[in-house]
Amino acid sequence: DEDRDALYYDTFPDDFKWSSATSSYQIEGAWNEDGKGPSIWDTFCHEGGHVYENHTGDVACDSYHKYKEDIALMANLGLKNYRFSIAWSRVLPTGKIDSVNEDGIAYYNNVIDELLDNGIDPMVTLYHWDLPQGLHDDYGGWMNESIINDFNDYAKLCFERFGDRVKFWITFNEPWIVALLGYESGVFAPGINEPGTIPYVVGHNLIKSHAEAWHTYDDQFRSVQKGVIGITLNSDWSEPHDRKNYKHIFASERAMQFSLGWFGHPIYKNGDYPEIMKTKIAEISAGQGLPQSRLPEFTEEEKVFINHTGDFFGLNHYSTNYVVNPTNENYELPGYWGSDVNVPSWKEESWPQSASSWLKPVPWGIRQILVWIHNEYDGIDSYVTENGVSTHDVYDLSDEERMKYYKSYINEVLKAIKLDGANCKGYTAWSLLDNFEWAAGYSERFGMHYVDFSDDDRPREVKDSAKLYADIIADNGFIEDNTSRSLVVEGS
Ligand code: PNW
Repeated sequence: DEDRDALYYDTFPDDFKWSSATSSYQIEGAWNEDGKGPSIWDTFCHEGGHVYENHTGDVACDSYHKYKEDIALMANLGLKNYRFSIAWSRVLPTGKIDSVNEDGIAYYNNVIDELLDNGIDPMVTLYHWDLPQGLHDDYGGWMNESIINDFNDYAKLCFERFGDRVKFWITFNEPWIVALLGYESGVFAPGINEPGTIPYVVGHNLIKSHAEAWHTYDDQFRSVQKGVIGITLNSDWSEPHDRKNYKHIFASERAMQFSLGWFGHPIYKNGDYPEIMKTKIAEISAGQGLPQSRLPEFTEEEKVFINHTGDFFGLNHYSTNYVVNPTNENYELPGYWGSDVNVPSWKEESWPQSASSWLKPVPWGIRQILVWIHNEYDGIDSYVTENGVSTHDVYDLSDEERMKYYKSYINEVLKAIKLDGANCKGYTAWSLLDNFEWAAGYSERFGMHYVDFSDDDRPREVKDSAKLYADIIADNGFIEDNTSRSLVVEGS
């Protein structure tokens, strides 16, 4: 649809937060240096057989040693913010509060101070998937509710040590991925393949851990430190294949509630799971001959405790699917994907393909999902905490696909704000650097800077997409007569 895709010229609100993101395991390396304990991703990679060509994050981008260089790249982009994560087992090697590693604390203090010296405000994620191995070994990590207390101790330590300078906290990155890829399909660490109940138990413990940490901040730190704390959820947009068919609208709503709603509904809406998840999983569980629903329940007290424990909504978004209604429920394979979501979905052949199988650019989808969040969660402040695209593992600094992706997606964010009234307050490009792309190892590159992983020194080089992003930031949006600069991308 040509009209829908037309570039819209306007600028973002003055205080719009331009950011870029990375995560600890994907960039730091130094996996066992200066007292760091092992995480489930160290174990998963070292075990072999899980990651493309058995790549590991042992060295990754070596940002543990090269953070000053990275921050210089950010300054060149004109970033106002930088989103990174803390490796729990670098500050608490066993995961437990009695194991504080001062060298690990010093590393993050250095990063934070260097950022502030460059006029860049940190956005800190407490958990981006690298659980201390000790907690998995002791009691099964996220599968056990003992984790709630340990996560709260860790969060409190971070507020105490870093909260004088960090004013933007994200408890979890993508609990949906943690629960499903870690515990249902097992393609991510800890590699558990138990569809049915366990992923929902993991989700339950993630939500309770989030709420506990939010209350700790709210009760003990907010009045002095004056920051905000929320969570980052991920989802594709589910577009009804035919918007005039009410069944397709239901299908879209079911898909959105099973993805964003699973975590968003308890935290931002009413303390409990979406009705559609509760009724469908109960009905399907009964059909599977189970005595009770595979989805756990919150007590009334827990619902009150969880409700409204997010100061903002963090969104990671990459792609879109068309959806239609299911013809009937399916009881064959108990599990989120096996039986519960049950919304047929696909990506169009004609949409371009990135280097990641699951990622096809559909720029108008980000506008739809931002509006959905705005309407569903009562106009809450939202931040795009990740958005970006992968290219193949080739040396290429003129990354036109990525330029096109950023330009068109950022323009759709602008439309969501200016034309639809969505309260979106910031945009974060994934990623600052090419890095360790989880099970895909180094075979997929998401960076605005090229990293040579075959060189011990891990040299960085600027790609054209970085120049484009710097221009958009400098203009605070899209200015019509800037025709001579990188904003002009062929064919967009
Ligand atoms: C996010 N999927 O993960 C993560 O937050 C980043 O660490 C990661 O590098 C980035 O997106 C790119 O993959 C996802 O399969 C991983 O749909 C997989 C999916 C989505 C997001």
